[in-house]
Amino acid sequence: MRAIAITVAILLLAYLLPTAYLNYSEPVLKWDWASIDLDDLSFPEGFIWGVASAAHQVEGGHTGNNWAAWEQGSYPDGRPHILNNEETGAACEHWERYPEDIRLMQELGVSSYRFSVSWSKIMPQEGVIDSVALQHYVDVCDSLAAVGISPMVTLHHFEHPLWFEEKGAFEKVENIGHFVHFSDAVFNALKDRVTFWCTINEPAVFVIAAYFDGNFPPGKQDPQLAAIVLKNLFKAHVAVYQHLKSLPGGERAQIGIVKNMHQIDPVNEWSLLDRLLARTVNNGFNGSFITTFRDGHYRFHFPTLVDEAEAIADAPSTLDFVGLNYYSHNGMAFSPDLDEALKTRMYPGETPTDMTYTIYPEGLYRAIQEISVLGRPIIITENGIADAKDDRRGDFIRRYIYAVSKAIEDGYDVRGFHYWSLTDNFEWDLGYGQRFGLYHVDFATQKRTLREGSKEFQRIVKAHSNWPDR
Ligand code: IFM
Repeated sequence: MRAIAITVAILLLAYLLPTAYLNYSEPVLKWDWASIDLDDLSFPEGFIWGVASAAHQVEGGHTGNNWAAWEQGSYPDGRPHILNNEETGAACEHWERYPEDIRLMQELGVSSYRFSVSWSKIMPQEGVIDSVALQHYVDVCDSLAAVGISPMVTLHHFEHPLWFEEKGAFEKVENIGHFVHFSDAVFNALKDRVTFWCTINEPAVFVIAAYFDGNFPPGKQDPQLAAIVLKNLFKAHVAVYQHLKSLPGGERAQIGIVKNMHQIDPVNEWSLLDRLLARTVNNGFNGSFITTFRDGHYRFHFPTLVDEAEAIADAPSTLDFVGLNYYSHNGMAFSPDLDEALKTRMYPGETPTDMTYTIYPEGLYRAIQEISVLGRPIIITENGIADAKDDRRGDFIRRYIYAVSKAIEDGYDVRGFHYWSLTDNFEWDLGYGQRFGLYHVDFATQKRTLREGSKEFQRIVKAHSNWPDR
């Protein structure tokens, strides 16, 4: 009897001691918001305030890309893939209405506009440049410059031409040259107007959605292929960086990649198995990025599912800055059933957004800490909330911006913040239902209206814009 009691006690201690240690050393960060003064903000001189968008989500008129085909059912499974069978169609008509949208940016007081250029419009066929499409982006940059707003250009934001998709896109390392060729054309057209360049937006989000969950085109569910595509996207970033830097004007360009640091946390902090699972998934989603760009070593590993590793030795020398997108975290709970275990869960006890995650400003502070190990200036390239009722946006903005200010105060090198997004737009597989815009868009009339909650952003930007020459 005594022996059993001792064994049980030892087993309990063996479980509780490491758990208690981890809870102490790696707690899921939570702040006491009641004791925080949200107006206690300070930003350095020249801090960049901006808004962000992406071509396929706002421009309208996309016909020849992976997404148009995915929406219209032209992939081999022959069915449309967007919630409620929506299609982007005219989107926000940003292609034609960009002058009006630039006026909205002026109304907000921002100094930077991050947008992506549409590869499928600029290169509708392999090797063919549409000079009218390219000129469109020159005109956008000139219109921005005329009112003192700097463009920040993303070269790949989930969208590419169908001809590239049909060649296997980034599944094949030999296709990277096509992306370099496209980037070369855009750089030569815009280099005198654009300082900040983002090569690829959220590689891990794209890969998980397109090759693991199957919600983005090409809708495959192949973890090993997902890990290969992620590796090729990192290699594509390196190739584009090195090529653009070698061109006239390359030395002036600031080139980075954009990482969405979405943390995975244990649903139950007292469960070692939840912690282990969360850590393993985190290592794949976030850790693979960090080790590639810090150590030059890519590894994506998940027991029984995937193991892909390769040196990408040049990666650490190819970041002038790092773009950080941050929205939230999710929880994970261990289950012997792998499908069940890999379900992402809303983190318990927090206010939900309209997406499948909660409001978690502390996570932005953590993400800044996590990405700062790369030793590069950080620019927040996206942060925002889907909130159709607009009953959480104002508070969201104040808390997340407080987290940025606190990180800067604590010594982290954050140079800018871009709100996602200027207007409501097409949220990929979820269609038009998710309302991220500072401006509400009535898609029947294209009327834009500033939301009440967005006025917090406008107020903060106006109070904390301290450009020496503006
Ligand atoms: O809309 C997306 C964007 O395209 C990439 N980052 C996250 C946003 C909101 O989900």
